[in-house]
Amino acid sequence: MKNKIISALFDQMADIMEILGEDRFRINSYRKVARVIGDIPTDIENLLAAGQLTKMPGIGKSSLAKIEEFAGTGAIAAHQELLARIPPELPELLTIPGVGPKGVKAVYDQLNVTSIAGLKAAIEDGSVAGLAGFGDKKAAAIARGIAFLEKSTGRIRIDQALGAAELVRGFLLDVSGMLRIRTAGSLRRRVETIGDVDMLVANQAGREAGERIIQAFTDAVFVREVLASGPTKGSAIIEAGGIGVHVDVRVVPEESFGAAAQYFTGSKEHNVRLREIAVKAKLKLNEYGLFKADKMISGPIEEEIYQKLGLDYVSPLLREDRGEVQAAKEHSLPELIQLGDVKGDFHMHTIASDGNCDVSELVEAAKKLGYEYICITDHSKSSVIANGLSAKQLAQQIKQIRKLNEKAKGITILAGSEVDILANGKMDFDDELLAELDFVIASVHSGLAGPREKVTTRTLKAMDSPYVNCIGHPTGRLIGQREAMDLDMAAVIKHAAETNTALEVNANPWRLDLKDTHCRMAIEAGVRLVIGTDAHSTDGLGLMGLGVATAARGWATKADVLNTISPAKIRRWARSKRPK
Ligand code: DGT
Ligand code: CA
Ligand code: CA
Ligand code: ZN
Repeated sequence: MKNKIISALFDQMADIMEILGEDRFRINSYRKVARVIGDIPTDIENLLAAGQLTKMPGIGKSSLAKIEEFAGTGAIAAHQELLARIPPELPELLTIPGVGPKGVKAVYDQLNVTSIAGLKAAIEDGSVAGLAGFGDKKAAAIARGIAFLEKSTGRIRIDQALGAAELVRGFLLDVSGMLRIRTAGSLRRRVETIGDVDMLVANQAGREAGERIIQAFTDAVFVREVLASGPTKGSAIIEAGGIGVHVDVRVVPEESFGAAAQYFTGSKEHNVRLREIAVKAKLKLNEYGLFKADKMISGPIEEEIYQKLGLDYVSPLLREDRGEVQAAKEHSLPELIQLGDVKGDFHMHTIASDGNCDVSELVEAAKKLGYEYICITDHSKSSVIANGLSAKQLAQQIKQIRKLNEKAKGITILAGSEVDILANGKMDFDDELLAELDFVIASVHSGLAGPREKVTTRTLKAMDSPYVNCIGHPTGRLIGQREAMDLDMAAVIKHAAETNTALEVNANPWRLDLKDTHCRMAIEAGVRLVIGTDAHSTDGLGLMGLGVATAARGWATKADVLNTISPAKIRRWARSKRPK
């Protein structure tokens, strides 16, 4: 699908026009096209072919012509012309977190800044702070944004990696000679960010078939740049979802598929532990198999490798050398939570705040997922940007949910809220209203850059409310875009245990917050986890698996996660914190 790429091009055209100070009306219309295209779930080229694109809101004749042009030539001339009118490095300024087209326009027009290096210099000599509407605070925020960008490692989010893997998988499945294919590396382990995507292909025949598969991969239309290509391995940068993604494809003989899966899933540190055990047992372990002298004693099946080493099977989610090999030896690995254990979703937004569908649409989608309940959690009044609900609107929504719930068959709709934690740690709604809700998530949405003491105290105070059942996305990080709050996580977890407050594992791939290691700390302290997708659309509900994987990477079992119990038990659990 070219939707994301075309959407990004329209956005960039709007950005450049904004920097050049062009007509506001045209800029807004380009933004609208970008948004509309970005939200279309079906392939834009199919809509184009079916003549249905003009029926979409905001897509007029000239946008249509540009989209057709891109579909035909892979470029848009108007976009190229706009790029030619600004210094080549100027668009990079827009990748700095917290810097938008308005900011770029200001530093470009008034300070003649044309690159990130130039902007850094202008911050250091004080000229950015001196600009009208900037000041020291904003200049410091931009400096932090640049530092963040410079630290970022080129790792991609897990949803981006999954998209790329799916693209390659679908393609390779069609290449003949292929028996099995699987992802390995950090993606199979569901690490929160991915350096490169590793794919393994099993083939029966020898060298020739392997070469044919690698050749087909490196010749594929989605390949942007081939980094290496040999008889059993191909590395390439592929175009996936509007970004370049590094993908390694390896072809291994069928009889070694299990050993290769084990080896290339890693982590490196986990593999080191395994090889130590092999050496002690006078065995040799590598990507081809487990060997005793020269005889292969295991190879095709991954589980068998662990078994022959005297270990219980270790889920890829645990292979980080965090004690899992010892536990496998002692038969004390946790029975990890699985997606199938999840009975419902705690965190979602409707059109009443900043979501794009209503309660009944979410109910229908949740039924398809086989859920027993969902909890509706729109934003509260202080979240102005997210169109938070007033107290009156929430009271109305609760009534509406109660009514829908009476009619709903086979599913319970819980009335909840994602209530802002105010700067002083108080809740954005009063207790009387909160008492009407089945479940309350409290989240920090502003002042995230504050000092450790302040952000920690604020979060601890929120947990003191008898109506707060869960802290939403506790650190507030956005992967690749915004640092986590400087929370004292040990203190937060301790207080969560003391107050019987759950901590959220937000399943959105931008967040994954709590992260795996924090999940483990929470579980060890006896804190319950709540997995929420934070869906803003019915599609968003599908992110649950990423939250489950993150909790499991923190060694979570069914008993550690509230999503695995019935809605009646959830209500009881939530009430147990309230005044009798
Ligand atoms: P990434 O790509 O940075 O997100 O992380 P990984 O874990 O996917 O790392 P990658 O792609 O370099 O390698 C995939 C797996 O292959 C890795 O987890 C373990 C295995 N592997 C790669 N190179 C070595 C090595 O030099 N020694 C050992 N023991 N294993 C390796
Ligand atoms: Ca990798
Ligand atoms: Ca790799
Ligand atoms: Zn939130």
